[in-house]
This record gives sequence, C-alpha cells and structure tokens, in this order.
Amino acid sequence: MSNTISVIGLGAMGTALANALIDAGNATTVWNRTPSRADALVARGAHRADTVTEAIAASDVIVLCLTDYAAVEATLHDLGPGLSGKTIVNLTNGRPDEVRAIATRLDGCDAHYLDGGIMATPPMIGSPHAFILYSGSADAFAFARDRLAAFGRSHYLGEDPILAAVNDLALLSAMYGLFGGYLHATALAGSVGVSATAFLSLVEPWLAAMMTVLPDYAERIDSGDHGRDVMSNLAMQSVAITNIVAASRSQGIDPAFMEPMERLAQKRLAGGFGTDEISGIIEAMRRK
Ligand code: FVH
Repeated sequence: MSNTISVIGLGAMGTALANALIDAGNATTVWNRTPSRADALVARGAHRADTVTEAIAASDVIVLCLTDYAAVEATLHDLGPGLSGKTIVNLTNGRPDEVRAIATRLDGCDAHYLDGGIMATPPMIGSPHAFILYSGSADAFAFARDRLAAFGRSHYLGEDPILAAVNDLALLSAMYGLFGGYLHATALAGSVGVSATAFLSLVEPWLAAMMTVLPDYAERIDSGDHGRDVMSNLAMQSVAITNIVAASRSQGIDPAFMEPMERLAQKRLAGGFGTDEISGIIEAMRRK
C-alpha cells in the first residue's frame, strides 16, 4: 500500500488536491458523491472508487475535503471497522468543537486522525504559494507527510487536533478583515466618484505600508505593554474611526463593517487607555 492515497470529495479543492497527488506520482483513488466529478481525474490515471467504503479500503492515507463537517459525518457514518489503522486527513473547514468530535470518534475506531486547514485557493495547490496547516496525531503526520507534500508547504502545529482549525479560522479572519476594510474604503471613495481602479493605486501602497507596523503590535500584544513609545495613540485614532462611521452615513455608505471597531475603541477609551497604542484594542476583544 505504499504511496497509495484516497481523496474523498472532488469539489473545486478536492479536485485540485487529487490532481496534485497524481502529478507527484501517487497511486490515487478518488470518490465523490456525484460520480461524474471524478471523470477527468480517472482520465488522468486516478482509480475510481464506486463507494466510500472502497475508497477507504484502497489506501492507508485518506484525504477528506468536503463542504463542512456535517458532510464529513454523513460520509464516514457507518464505516467504523473499515477505518481501523487508517490515517484520516480531514482538510474540510470546521470549528474546534466539530474537530474535537470527529477526532474523538475516529480515535474510537482506531484510526489516526490529522486535521488540516488549507491556506490556498484551488489553482495555488502544488505551487510554492500554497501552505497547509496540520494538527493531531504526530505519528499520522510523519506517516503521511511525503504524500501531503504534493499540496504545498506543510506546517504541523502539534498534537491537539483543534490547532489547525483555530489557526486556519484566525488567518481567514485577518483575510476577511482586509477584504471588508478594502470594500468599505472603496465604497466610501466611490461616493465621491473615485473608481475602484483609481482608488487601488492609493489603497495598495497604503496597506503595504501599514503592514510594517504589525511586528511592533505583535511585541506589544505578547508583552501586554501597549503604553510604551506610543506614536499614534488610541484617543487620536478613535476620532478618525468615529469620523469614518459618521462620514460613511452622510455619504450613503452602510458603516456596518466599521461600527464594531468604533465600539471596541470606545470601550478601550472608557477603560482609560487613550494614551496607549491601538494594539491595546485586543484587550477589549478578549473575554475576561
Ligand atoms: N475553494 C477554496 O477556495 C477554499 C480554499 C481553502 C479551503 N476550502 C475548503 O475546502 C473544502 C471544500 O471546498 P471546495 O471549494 O472543494 O467546495 P465545493 O466545490 O463546493 O465542493 C464541495 C464538496 O463536498 C461534497 N459534499 C457536500 N455535501 C456532501 C455530503 N452530504 N455528502 C458527501 N459529499 C458532500 C460535494 O459533493 P458533490 O456536491 O459534488 O456531490 C463536493 O465534492 C471546504 O471545507 C472549504 O472551506 C476551499
């Protein structure tokens, strides 16, 4: 069974994963609920499994990439004995409670569970830009890592299975914050007739410059000291944040994306931290 691998779920991402495995020379078995989605992969040399049971029996490493954990649960339902000894790599986006539940269930079936978070879009799979977060059984990662290398750079985060999912969601949170901020900014600039293309020439270098403050923020967050050598204090910045919300309203732009930032800044100000850096807002986010 060496170098065998099965991919269950052939949506946009599962298909990209299976193609990368074939490109890397792995004996790849594929299964999808809608069988026709396997056709192109079979034409490239993949083995078609007619059932999930067959896909699991065919390989010692099984990759799952489905819409959500409900789909994972529905797919693995009733497969108890067949999972024994298998290394299950679940690359489906999920929440920590869902990861814990499936990890516990697979542990009970004597399977080796590895959870993963894919930090790439389907066309990036197999390229140097793709990276995948893994957590769970260290033995499972050591066993499967050569095959998983076909997807991109692997980052193993530790034995606790929820580590990959939480880090994945945290990175996506940074991404959606960036996307939401960009869309709000572009709508506001658009309210005075600036096209998205014209605004991009301003917003791109601005965001690149602002990225350079993050190492300083990270140090402040880790030390808990948001008050040393402050260059742009929260009291000053909260005026700008409130102005953004008010100007959005008067320009006919929904301020919904920026309102939580205003609320958090005000909460921190009310706590007496106006002379701190804005990095201190993280303390207002944390549940005490
Ligand atoms: N595509 C992306 O850009 C992102 C990048 C980061 C990681 N995500 C996650 O990958 C998971 C799968 O995403 P996807 O893009 O492949 O999604 P779809 O193209 O919509 O394919 C969904 C597959 O799931 C199958 N499926 C859904 N429900 C069930 C079920 N109850 N039983 C069995 N299979 C099910 C579906 O089958 P079918 O509709 O073709 O029959 C597809 O194979 C996801 O967690 C992303 O967050 C992708």
